[in-house]
Amino acid sequence: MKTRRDFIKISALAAGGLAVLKPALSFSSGFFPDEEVPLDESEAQRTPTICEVCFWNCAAFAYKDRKGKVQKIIGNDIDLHSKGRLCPRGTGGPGMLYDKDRLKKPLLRVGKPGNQKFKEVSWEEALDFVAKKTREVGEKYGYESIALLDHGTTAHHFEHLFKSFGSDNTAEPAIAQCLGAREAGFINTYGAGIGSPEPTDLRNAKCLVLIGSHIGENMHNGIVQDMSTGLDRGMTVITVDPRFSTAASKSKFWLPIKPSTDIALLLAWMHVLIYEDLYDKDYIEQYAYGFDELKAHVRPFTPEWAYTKTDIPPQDIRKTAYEMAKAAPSVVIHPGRHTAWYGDDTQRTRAIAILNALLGAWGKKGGYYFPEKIRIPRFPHPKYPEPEWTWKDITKDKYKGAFTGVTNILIDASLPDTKLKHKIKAWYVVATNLIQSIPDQEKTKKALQNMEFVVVVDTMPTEITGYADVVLPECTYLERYDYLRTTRHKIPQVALRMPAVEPMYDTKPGWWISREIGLRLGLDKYFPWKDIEEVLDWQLKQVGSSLEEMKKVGVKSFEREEPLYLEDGEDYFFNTNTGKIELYSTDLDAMGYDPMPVYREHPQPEDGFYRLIYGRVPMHTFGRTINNPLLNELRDENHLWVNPKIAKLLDLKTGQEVWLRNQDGVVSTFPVKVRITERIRFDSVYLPHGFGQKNKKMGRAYGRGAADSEMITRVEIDDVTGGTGMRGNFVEILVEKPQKEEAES
Ligand SMILES: Nc1nc2c(c(=O)[nH]1)N[C@H]1C(S)=C(S)[C@@H](COP(=O)(O)OP(=O)(O)OC[C@H]3O[C@@H](n4cnc5c(=O)[nH]c(N)nc54)[C@H](O)[C@@H]3O)O[C@H]1N2
Ligand SMILES: Nc1nc2c(c(=O)[nH]1)N[C@H]1C(S)=C(S)[C@@H](COP(=O)(O)OP(=O)(O)OC[C@H]3O[C@@H](n4cnc5c(=O)[nH]c(N)nc54)[C@H](O)[C@@H]3O)O[C@H]1N2
Ligand code: SF4
Ligand SMILES: [Mo]
Repeated sequence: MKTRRDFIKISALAAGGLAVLKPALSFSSGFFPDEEVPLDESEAQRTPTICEVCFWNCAAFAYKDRKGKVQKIIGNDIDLHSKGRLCPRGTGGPGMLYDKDRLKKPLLRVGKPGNQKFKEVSWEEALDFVAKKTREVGEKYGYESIALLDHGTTAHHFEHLFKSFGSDNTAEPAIAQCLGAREAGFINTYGAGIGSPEPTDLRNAKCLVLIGSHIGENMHNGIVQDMSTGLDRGMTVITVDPRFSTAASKSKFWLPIKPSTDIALLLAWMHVLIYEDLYDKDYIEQYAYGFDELKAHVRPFTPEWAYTKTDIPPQDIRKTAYEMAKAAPSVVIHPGRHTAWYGDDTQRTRAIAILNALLGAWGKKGGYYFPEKIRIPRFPHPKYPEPEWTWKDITKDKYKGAFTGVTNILIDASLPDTKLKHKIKAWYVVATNLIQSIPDQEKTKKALQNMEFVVVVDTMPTEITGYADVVLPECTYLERYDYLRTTRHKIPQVALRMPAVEPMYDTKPGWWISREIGLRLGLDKYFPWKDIEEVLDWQLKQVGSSLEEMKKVGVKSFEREEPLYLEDGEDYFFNTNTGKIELYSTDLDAMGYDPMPVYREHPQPEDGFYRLIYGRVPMHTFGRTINNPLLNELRDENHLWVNPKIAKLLDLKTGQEVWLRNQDGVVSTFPVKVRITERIRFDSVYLPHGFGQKNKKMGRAYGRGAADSEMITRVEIDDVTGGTGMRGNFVEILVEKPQKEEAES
């Protein structure tokens, strides 16, 4: 078991360090009435689980006390996602299980669509209703007209159901609103995406460059730990962020960039590396395509030019480029995770990918390693039917680089006045709170109201559940099995989630819910098993393990097949048109996009307005944990970061409540407290995401802090993938809540 000291080490990277740690370990507010019951740490009382408090999915063991209550969750020592240690949020997992505000029974809306009045019904009634509506819409408009908007582990069960009834119209905000652009950026450079966990070799890196990535507040566990180790080993960190993030506080260089100008900085770094002969010539000669074009392209982009765009002094641009070159190839220019920023996001991440290539970091120790995963066969079932149309038919004409369904485009296809050639008529919303995660809430609501029916599968009464015709309450991750987690990492691993306790209330696991709907639709042949244990055991036996073994060990490692890194001079084929790393992208060129990244100006805030930037707090995952009694105890509201110059101008005091009004006149429903700090540029304000929840049934979260999502009404669409850039919104700070008429004008 891990010691307290180990835990301090990772938590120290989180803002507040010890302040975060203490309650995270003790949670001593009497939340557990049975706290005096001793914990049974024997193997008999522990069950393997996979944390679902965020999407990093750390493998762990849940421990129960002698009364059978889950008291503690401890990371599985051999797991590569957690390395035996959970983050504060994961430690607070039991709070998700024992939150009394949970959804407890299936709910059916009574009365008109959108009136938010529900009655409790039996599972029979709820599932019959869902199956009947699915069949009605399917027969009338085609099953392709039913969209699945999803996230998290449960999504996989419903994706199978959807493919079984002939719809491939599935999309996640975790792609179009998150990592889609960076995947496209890297695919168009290396012929391979980044994936999750990111294969960045931070333990061995000598230099790490973070462009907006706020690791430490972004608590993706393995990365935080690897960064800690890298720092202990003397790794230099360069942080580019308009805000002095926790990562910036660990950095040798903090470059407080003018928001939206990152591509200018990236081009200037390329300029220095190329024109001062600091790039990896052998690597580029052997592996890259289009170097001469790139050299000509970046010629004008000197640090002096970039200074006029970014506010970063030329000498700092040069010094940081020299740091990277000195460390190369053991250097990581981090690809980022949430990359939907300004609408030129694929181009920005392409620029990051190219910079890594100039430094020879891809495939090198201390740079990017080659991850491997084990292929586990699917439980045999007949071939899925071929849909008549898919998301591609309404996406690829315009966003040619989209590689999966795009949430906002499926939403566009759901609007009454859509111009798209195919229409969506019904939604399944599984484990995603679309009201908070998709920009332009009014549009999402309009689409919701236009649907023939909406089913929501969730654990909590979040905002989206209020728009459902039927709400199906899933049990939490601690009460269920799911499909196996197969990890792409330095070593391939498989991990098991199994129930630590029986489902509480009248809740059911996602695999069961999706199967019951499938059976009611006559899709028995796609569910040729009795329960998920049979599926898991069969799958595990294909790779030489079994459910019985996995119940004991939780995580199993397998041998790698290929080397982790490239040897110097080794032949290597990249999966691009040219077989090389494409500094000049032949695919982007063929699709009519810029083949090399181009800097474009973005709108800047007018007088009296500040750019709204957002991010994470270490102790919460979006809105999904704000009501968690254990994590709410650590942080129950967000604060608006304001630069002292602006505070003086507006006569604001720390702790004062203010409202926000954006460029389109939208006023925040709830006030937020001001935090005056030098740690943010004067032209921006910072508001952590996930707060300002509007469903009153979430007792602890309701009305605490303000929601960035409400203020994000202007969207800059990434022209390659169609994802929504959300950082082009500007807000005024109001010391009083304006009257409604004024707010609506
Ligand atoms: N304004 C704004 N928008 C954003 C972001 C932002 O920072 N600001 N971030 C973007 C990013 S990076 C991402 S990845 C997306 C994420 O957006 P979402 O995918 O919507 O993620 P969450 O907000 O965590 O919502 C998850 C929902 O799943 C429910 N849930 C939790 N556990 C379970 C479970 O076990 N089963 C079921 N069935 N439901 C469960 C929660 O109650 C919640 O309603 O949002 C994007 N949108
Ligand atoms: N605790 C916690 N950790 C999480 C999550 C969570 O909910 N809670 N969510 C996870 C998920 S799904 C994701 S996608 C990641 C997201 O985390 P990351 O990918 O690390 O970060 P982003 O959300 O892209 O960016 C946030 C940072 O960008 C800075 N920023 C804003 N505008 C600009 C700009 O124009 N240029 C530059 N250079 N910087 C700018 C902000 O000040 C902030 O520090 O976090 C993950 N980790
Ligand atoms: S990073 Fe934290 S919240 Fe996310 S899966 Fe791991 S322990 Fe859970
Ligand atoms: Mo994300």
